[in-house]
Amino acid sequence: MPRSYSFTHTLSRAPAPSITDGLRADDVGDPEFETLLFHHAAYISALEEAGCETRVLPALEHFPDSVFIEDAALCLGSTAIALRPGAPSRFGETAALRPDLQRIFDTVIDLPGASMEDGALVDGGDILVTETEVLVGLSERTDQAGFDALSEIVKDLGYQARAVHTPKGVLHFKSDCGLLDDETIFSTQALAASGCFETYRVLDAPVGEERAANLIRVNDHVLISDGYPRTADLLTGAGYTVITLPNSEAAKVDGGLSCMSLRFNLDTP
Ligand code: CIR
Repeated sequence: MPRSYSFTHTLSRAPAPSITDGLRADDVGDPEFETLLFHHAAYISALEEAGCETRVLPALEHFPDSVFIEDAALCLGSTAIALRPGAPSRFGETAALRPDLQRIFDTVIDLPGASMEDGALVDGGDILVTETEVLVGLSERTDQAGFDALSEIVKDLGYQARAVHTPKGVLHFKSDCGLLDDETIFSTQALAASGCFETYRVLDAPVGEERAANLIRVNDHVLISDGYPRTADLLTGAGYTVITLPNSEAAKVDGGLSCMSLRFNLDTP
């Protein structure tokens, strides 16, 4: 099974009631906490159905966006890289997560300068790991210094990093794309038009269903948000085994499916 979507374990964090203070580009109302809890539980069950052993860390009330755990770390095999999320209100999430990473992973590497006031910035939501490379979208949250630092780290782990651009007005690179298999990316047409996926086969998100692009491949399953019937049909027709999940509440604070877990394979180095 390819290393880019073969996972034995996941790590998530329970949502906190303070999610109502979560960052968002447009205010469409606060997430409804009880409903978010229900959606989060369904998400964890789907990861289990896809064959992962799941772990959910306690909520962190001081960090409203900490349920979006993907932004604080990158996991490659049994190594975790502690990142530095680009939003000031989220800087402390890495330090809160680090002891848990240390308990789980053989090796934890810090992004150099992560503890410095003006250190390099990388949000995990800007990183797409494919079978051949680590794509890093430069964005409002991920800067060139962050890319340079991460690139050195992943090179030592046997991965090649490539800097790409996150379209303007899009929060994260992976808001607009997701890996489907070793050669296929599901992408919005706007992102694919930037040319960043020229060496891949691209399946276009149907027009009007761009927000479905943040999907995740986990072992033999593809997890997608509900409310995107043409995407579900397209993927099922292309032979993927799709699990559809409710995500309306996280979406109110710009959260997609990828951001609510770290996915990793502890059976690989
Ligand atoms: C934020 O703006 O940081 C959160 N409200 C949403 C983060 C979503 N993370 C992700 O897509 N990786």
